[in-house]
Amino acid sequence: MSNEKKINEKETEKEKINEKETVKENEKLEEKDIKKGHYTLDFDPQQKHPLNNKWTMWVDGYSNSKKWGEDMKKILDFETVEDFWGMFNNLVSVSKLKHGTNFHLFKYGIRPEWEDEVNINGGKWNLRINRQSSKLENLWLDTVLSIIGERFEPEEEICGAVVSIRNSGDRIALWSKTAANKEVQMEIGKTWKQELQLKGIRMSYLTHKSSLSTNKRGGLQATYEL
Ligand code: MGP
Repeated sequence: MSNEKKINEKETEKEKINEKETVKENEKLEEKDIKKGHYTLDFDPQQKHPLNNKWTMWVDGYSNSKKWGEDMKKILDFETVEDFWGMFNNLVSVSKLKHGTNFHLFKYGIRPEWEDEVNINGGKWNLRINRQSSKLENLWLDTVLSIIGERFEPEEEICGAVVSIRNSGDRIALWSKTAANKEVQMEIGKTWKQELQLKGIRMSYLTHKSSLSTNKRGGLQATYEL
């Protein structure tokens, strides 16, 4: 073997040893990090993850106000995953809200009322829930995650969602924009049912115009059913 070849082989061996040592060094560092309680090596806690839309959480019905909407209050605007969880984890759990209270989660700029210009031609899918707190909490969280996570097609159809605590039976409603488009509303309703893993439960869709014309929810004819 020529001297040059021998030198090259030695160099390659040295490089391999160096690589192995670097790997060992890194493993030691990671072990040290884990011992120190650092489990997320490439994680920047300052960096927030933006949602595609900005959202607002509202509450009403908590006071004894007789006029609808009078006690409607903004809780928070948020537009990142971190700010959403920061808010959600600190909100009173829906199962502990008093009778008559509603939480409304709507896209920023849309007021949670039939008359808002984005809602006016829309309607809502309504889900009635038997009083069983864990179920209500999970269904509300799944609904919220499905809207901020944009699980619906087309996403622009979604305006917001409302959870209503009532002695007569709690409800969650999913508000959408174009009530006249049956195909789109049926797809949204089906997706919602899938997201909540609901089987064998009937839901009805009601237009806001019909609610407005009678100023009532109960007793109205459903526009669509699923
Ligand atoms: P609700 O709370 O949606 O129905 O609306 P519920 O739970 O059957 O009734 P409750 O009495 O048990 O609270 C109750 C009433 O609030 C309706 O009948 C309307 O008079 C009024 N209301 C509700 N919403 C969502 C609106 C709205 O968007 N605009 C206006 N103008 N009134 C509303």
